[in-house]
Amino acid sequence: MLNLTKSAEAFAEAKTLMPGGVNSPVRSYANVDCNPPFISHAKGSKIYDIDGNEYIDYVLSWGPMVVGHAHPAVVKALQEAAERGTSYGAPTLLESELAKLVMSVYPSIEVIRMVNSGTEATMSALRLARGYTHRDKIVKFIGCYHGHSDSLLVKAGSGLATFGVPDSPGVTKGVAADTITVPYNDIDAITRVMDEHGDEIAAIIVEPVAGNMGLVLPKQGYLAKLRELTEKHGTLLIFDEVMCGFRASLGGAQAAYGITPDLTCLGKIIGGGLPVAAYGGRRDIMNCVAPAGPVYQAGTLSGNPLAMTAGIETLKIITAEPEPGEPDYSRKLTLQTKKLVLGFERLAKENGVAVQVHQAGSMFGMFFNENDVYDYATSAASDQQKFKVWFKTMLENGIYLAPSQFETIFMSGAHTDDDIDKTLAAAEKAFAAVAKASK
Ligand code: HOZ
Repeated sequence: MLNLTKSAEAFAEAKTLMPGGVNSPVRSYANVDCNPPFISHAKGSKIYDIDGNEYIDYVLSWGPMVVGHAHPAVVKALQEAAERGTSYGAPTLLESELAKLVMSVYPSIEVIRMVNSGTEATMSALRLARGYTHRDKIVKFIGCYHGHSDSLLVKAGSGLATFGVPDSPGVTKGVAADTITVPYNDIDAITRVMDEHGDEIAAIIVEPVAGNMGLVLPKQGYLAKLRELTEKHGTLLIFDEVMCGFRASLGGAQAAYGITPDLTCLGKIIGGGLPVAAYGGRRDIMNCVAPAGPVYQAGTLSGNPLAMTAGIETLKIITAEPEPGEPDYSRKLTLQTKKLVLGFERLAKENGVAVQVHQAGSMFGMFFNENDVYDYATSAASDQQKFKVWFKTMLENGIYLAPSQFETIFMSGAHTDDDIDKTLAAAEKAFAAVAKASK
C-alpha cells in the first residue's frame, strides 16, 4: 500500500492556502478521489514525493521535460546563467538564439515573439489575428484547450473536461458570442460554419493533434480541409502546438501532416521546464505586433535569460544530428512510446478490457472505450470508473500518470527499457484490477 501520509498532511494545509490546495486544477486529483503526492524532486525519468516514494514519470510536467528531469547539460547551463543575473527586461543574444533554433525546425515561423505561458501565446495570437483581419469572431473546436483566456474558455478541454464544466463563469456573454465552437474532426460542421460566417471569422484555432480531451488524432484530410477553408475565406489558421510541438514529430503536427498554418503557438518544450511559450508565423502578420505594428502585447519576463537558457539547451539536445545509422532523438522517443502503446493494447486484450490507445510521436493516451474516439463527445463517453481503478493501481505500483483521461501522457529520452518493462508489469496488474472491478 502506497504511504502518502506526509503528502496528505501537506495537502490539508495547502487547501487552506490555495483554491483546492493547488495552483492548477487537475493537479488536485479531485476526479480520481485521492490525494496528490507532494513532489520533493525529480531526476531523469523518475519523480519522488515527500513520503519517499519513487515513480516513473509520464506526466513530465505535462510535457516539457522531454530530455528528462534535471538533465546535467540543462542544469549546468542554468547555474551558469543564474550567476549572470536572473532577469534584465532588456534584449539579449539568448532570445535570438532560441528564436533561430525554433525557426530551424518550424519554417512556417518567420518571426517569433517569446511569452511566458501557452495561455499568453494563444491569447496574443488571437488578438493579432483580430487586429490583422479586422474581424471579431473566432472558431475553436469543442474539447480543444488553448489556455484560460476568456475567448478560449468556451467548450474547452483539459481541466474543464476533467471536472465536467467546459464553460467557465466569469467569461462574459459578449466574449463567448464571438467564439464559435464546432466538433473536432467534423468536416461538414466546419464547412457549414465557414460558408455562413467565413467573412466574419478572424481565425480558426486548433490543436492539430488534440491533447486536452485525451489524445485525439486528426482524421485523414481534416487539417488540409481547415487550410483550404481558411484560405478561401481570408481567415487565419492558428495551430496551437503548445502540447504537440516537438512531440507529434520534431517539427510538430505541421511537419507530421504537411500543413502550413499562418500562426503557430508553442510552449512547454521550448522552455525546457521553465516558463516559456511563443507565437509566431508569417512575417507580414507578425509585423503587426508592437512595436513593429499596432497590436499591443508585452511582458517584463518575456525572453527571460534563465528561461531562454533552459529552452536553448533542451532544443540543442533534441535537434542534434544523430550518430550515423542511429535514429534521431524524436524518432527514438516515438519508438519507445510505441513499445508502451503495443504493450497496453496487448495487456488490455488479455484482460478483456476494451481500450483505445492513441499515439502521436512521443505523446500517447488511452481511453476506456469500446468505440473509436475522434472528438469530445466520443472521448467523454469513456468509462471514468475504469480509469480511476487503472490510475490508482498504476500509482500504487510506482507509475505516475496524468490523473485524467482528458490529458495526454509523454515519453522522455531518459526513459529506459527497464522503465518500460516496469511500466508494463504495473499495467498488467492495473488491467487485471480493472477487469476484476468490472465483474
Ligand atoms: N491544463 C494543463 C495540462 N493540459 C495542466 C497543467 C498543470 O496542472 O500543471
